[in-house]
Amino acid sequence: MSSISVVATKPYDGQKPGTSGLRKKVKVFTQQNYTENFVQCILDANDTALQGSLIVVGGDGRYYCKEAAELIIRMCAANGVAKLLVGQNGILSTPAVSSLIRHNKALGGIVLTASHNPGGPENDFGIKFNCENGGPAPDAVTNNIYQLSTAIKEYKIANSLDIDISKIGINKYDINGKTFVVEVIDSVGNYVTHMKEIFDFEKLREFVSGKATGNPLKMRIDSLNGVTGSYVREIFLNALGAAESCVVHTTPLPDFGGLHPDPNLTYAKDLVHAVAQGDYDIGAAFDGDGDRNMIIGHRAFFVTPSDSLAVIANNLECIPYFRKNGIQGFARSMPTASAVDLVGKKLGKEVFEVPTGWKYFGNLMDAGRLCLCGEESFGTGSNHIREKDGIWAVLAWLSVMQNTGKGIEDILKDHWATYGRNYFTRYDYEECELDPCNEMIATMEKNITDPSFVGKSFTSGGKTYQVKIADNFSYTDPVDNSVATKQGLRIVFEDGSRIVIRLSGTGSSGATVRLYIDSYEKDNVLGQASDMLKPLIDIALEISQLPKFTGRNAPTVIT
Ligand code: VG1
Ligand code: CO
Repeated sequence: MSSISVVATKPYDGQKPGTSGLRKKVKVFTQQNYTENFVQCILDANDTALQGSLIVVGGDGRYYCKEAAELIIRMCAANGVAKLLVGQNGILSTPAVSSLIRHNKALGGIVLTASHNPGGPENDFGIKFNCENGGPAPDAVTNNIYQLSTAIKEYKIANSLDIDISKIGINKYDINGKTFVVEVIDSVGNYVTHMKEIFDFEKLREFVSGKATGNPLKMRIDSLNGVTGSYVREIFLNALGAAESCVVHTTPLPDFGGLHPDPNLTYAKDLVHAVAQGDYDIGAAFDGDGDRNMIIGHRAFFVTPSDSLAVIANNLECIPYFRKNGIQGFARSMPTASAVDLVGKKLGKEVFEVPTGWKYFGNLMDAGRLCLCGEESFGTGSNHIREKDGIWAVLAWLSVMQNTGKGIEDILKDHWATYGRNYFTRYDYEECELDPCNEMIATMEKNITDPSFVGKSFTSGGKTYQVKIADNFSYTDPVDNSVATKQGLRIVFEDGSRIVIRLSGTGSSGATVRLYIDSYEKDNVLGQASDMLKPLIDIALEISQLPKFTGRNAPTVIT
């Protein structure tokens, strides 16, 4: 029998979950009682529902993941949880956690990841709570967790519990006369089964392995040493018959082998470089926890996430899941270019624009109004779970390629010929000083929300844009009427072009400024995004005075 200790503690400042959970340096999480405090607040936020509940626990395998998983097991035991499903060695991708919560009707899941942020003792760790629908906790829940963290006095823990999460199996403990179960599960099995229910694996296997044609698909999948490595091997090598040479960096490492596990043109440059040589038809990469994806075509033809969403929306019929369950509405985050809106319009579907962060899609999915959504930050997913899903997105793209018989570039060009093109770029200015950035946003908000701003014209590079709408985006959830304010400054021009600027909510220190630019062209669809958007970028830098406030003349990352 294990006993429960009640340990006195004091609040830490700043345990406020951001866009997707609490993310801090490992050194912050490993301070005395820091992780304990936050976990206790997550458990307390569930109130009486916690007693006798089932919770899923797992993370992306980054540094401190296993220790945190073991700590959570001890604390759940002491707080009245009846059963935990824990990934072997504490490893589960974020989409896999979401899938497990839903399939097992769990109360929720605790996800251990800082997602696309670098890992290792000097870098980031994170903890996120997902609710019973499998999605990231909505604002009301995270605000409650934060409030609890400001007043916490004690936490409960069963210190003497003998835990080994390296072996798959069921472990039972007696906690004050009650049974507490820890089931250690294979990290990949359930997720792979789920993907096989969604996609036509037989067709995909023929296509990928080249069994019928003798022509295997030339594919390069890069897991960037993140959690997807084990999932990729099982799905692409074992289930779809791809050759070993089609996958790289598939060993999940605590520090991602020094790679920055963010699948974009800057941090996945190895992949981009390899595919640019012309030997592959598709390249893909994922982030640390497996919810993001980047897709590139032959010679590294780049698919913007906004376009990726629109193309998948336009081809849903080739995926058995959608043939079976039907096609409901589509959605995108506000900064995401509106390519999917045009597909929604043509198909007669509802299209929603929500704030940044996957948590805003959940209610719409639960209400049966949304089946496909995405974010410009390399997030794509459907209502099969309540998280974005990187591997799902690649399987969706393979299905589109298989079904159309076309390469990625041709698929995009056909799409633009039908719908026109939304040129899009995002500039990230990482690790800026926080105070001047806050001041920049405050100043800009004041300027653009002055009534005289609407109607103003700005000229650059021979193009003139007239302001139609300027605000700090706010969103009312159509399902529960909850309101999210101050979600990003937005200037919409008469021709539909937009400038959006906001501060990141996933960094662990300082500030990251994100500047998003998009512009629609009906006919001129084959230009270079950087050329097409240059005038608007200059206007954005002028209005925001970004170089003055941040001291930066160039972004850290351009997407
Ligand atoms: C970023 C992205 C956002 C995404 C979030 C979590 O947030 O912009 O679209 O949902 O990361 O993704 P922010 O606040 O830094 O802009 V993940 O894969 O890091 O959980
Ligand atoms: Co992620």
